[in-house]
Amino acid sequence: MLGPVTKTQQFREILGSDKLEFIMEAHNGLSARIVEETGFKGIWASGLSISAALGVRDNNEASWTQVLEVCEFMADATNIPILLDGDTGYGNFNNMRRLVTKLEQRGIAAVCIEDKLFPKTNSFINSERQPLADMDEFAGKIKAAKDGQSDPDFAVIARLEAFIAGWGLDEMLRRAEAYHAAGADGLLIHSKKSTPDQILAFAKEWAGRSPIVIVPTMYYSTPTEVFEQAGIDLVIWANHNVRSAIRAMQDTSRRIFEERSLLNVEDEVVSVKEVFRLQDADELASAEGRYLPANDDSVNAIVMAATRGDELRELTAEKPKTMIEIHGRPILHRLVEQFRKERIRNVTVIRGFGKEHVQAPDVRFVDNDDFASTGELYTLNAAAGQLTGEMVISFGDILFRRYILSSLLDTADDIAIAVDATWTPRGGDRLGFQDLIRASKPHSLNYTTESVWLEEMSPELAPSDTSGEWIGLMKTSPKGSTAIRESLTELAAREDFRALHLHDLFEHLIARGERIRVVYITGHWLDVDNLEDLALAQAF
Ligand code: SPV
Ligand code: MG
Repeated sequence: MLGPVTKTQQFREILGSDKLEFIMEAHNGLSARIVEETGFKGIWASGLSISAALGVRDNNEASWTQVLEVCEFMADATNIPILLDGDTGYGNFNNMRRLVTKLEQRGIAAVCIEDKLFPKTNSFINSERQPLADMDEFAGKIKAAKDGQSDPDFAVIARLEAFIAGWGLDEMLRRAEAYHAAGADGLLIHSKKSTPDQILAFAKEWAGRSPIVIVPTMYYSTPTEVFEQAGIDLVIWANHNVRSAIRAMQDTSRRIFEERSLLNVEDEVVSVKEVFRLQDADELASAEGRYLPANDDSVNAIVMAATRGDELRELTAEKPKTMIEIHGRPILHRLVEQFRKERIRNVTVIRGFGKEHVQAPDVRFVDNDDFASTGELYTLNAAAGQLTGEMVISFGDILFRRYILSSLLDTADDIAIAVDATWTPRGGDRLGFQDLIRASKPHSLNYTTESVWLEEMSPELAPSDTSGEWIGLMKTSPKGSTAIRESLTELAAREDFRALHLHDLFEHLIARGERIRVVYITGHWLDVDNLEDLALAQAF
């Protein structure tokens, strides 16, 4: 059977579930998204937290349309239902039904209103002096809300404040009866006591006649099993995100103020990248790749994916290693996706072995059908026609962290290559597959603005001469692309061209006087040459 689809249906399911359910406070789009990805099935849009986050009091100082705006951001940011703390409904029955209409339009699943007077005060401030709403007037407000909703699944929760205002169980039950009869879909029973006895007494008398919702802010030490045994339906953890945010912001602000530096705070706060993730920045980057026209200043990419990857044995019996799946997605798809995030639009993939198995969305293919008897330069030359403008050239079997590509693209040099300074020699006959480099300066942890240049690239460099290993990723400016095209043309005239590798191209470029910038990295990449690499890639 299909699960609930609309948010209102999802909220109904929470309310009607036969086990105790929980929803968590949020006060803006960001906190709402965090609540959802934590695993909660629903969100409490708390009046206290929203007003606190807006820097005002929980006394209807924020207007109802301002609250509505916040709710809209929360609903847009999430796929789970939101129960709005609608205070008193911001006026009489007429304001209430208009509120319901507006909430439905903004994708809010339910509203809770309390039987106090507008403008309200938070239940935990001088509560005994707070007047209650007239019971019949409040019942009329509930009825107006129910009559006003257009989605039959929209829920209205009636919140009873009689315990808070110092009344007893009898008054609570009298009101509960009236609100239930008026059509309330559930009752929020509020208590400011540090023990749950008022709630438990009410639940016992009410005996499951309609769902009971509670907010255990003050009786927080009560074991959750007690609520379960009492037949409570829904617990609202009402304000703990805003309270934890306040503590974190106070600590961070104080520390930066006192230390006049970010150094010690950096590891205590989430990365900027985590902020981008919560904002779903990647989705925009890939949408830009799909929808923005490719213009002349966009970056092109060539992926060299002609080889089989013999050492991967039966895994590459038919398809080449670029199509090997890492966590369900081929390496090539991961590469293309990383390119898109850097606004690289035109991607050319050079196929060879198993070319009919090489697929990726929105890329152009060129082929080296002589892949079995030719080397890397011959493969690259197959895409010579695409070697123009600003370019990224990549092996088809590498995985790397995003910053590596973006730091290459950030260089202003005509040719730049990513070099791993933490290279280790590969044993035995696999040594020949490493593009080792000697640079003008070894990698240093000390900050320097001095550029490092490539002096030599060869699989045969002695370890004492080696500054690192080229990872198979480079970028070129339009001028650098032209230099590579010209080098390729010159090299293609050589008799041994079919056997040449990329290090021969670099040698040729250096001999022509091109300067090749080395961008050092320390790990955070791998190539998938054999089964051992594949195991590492799965953990990457
Ligand atoms: C809120 O979260 O704004 C509430 C619950 O209304 S309480 O603050 O506990 O009254
Ligand atoms: Mg409130």
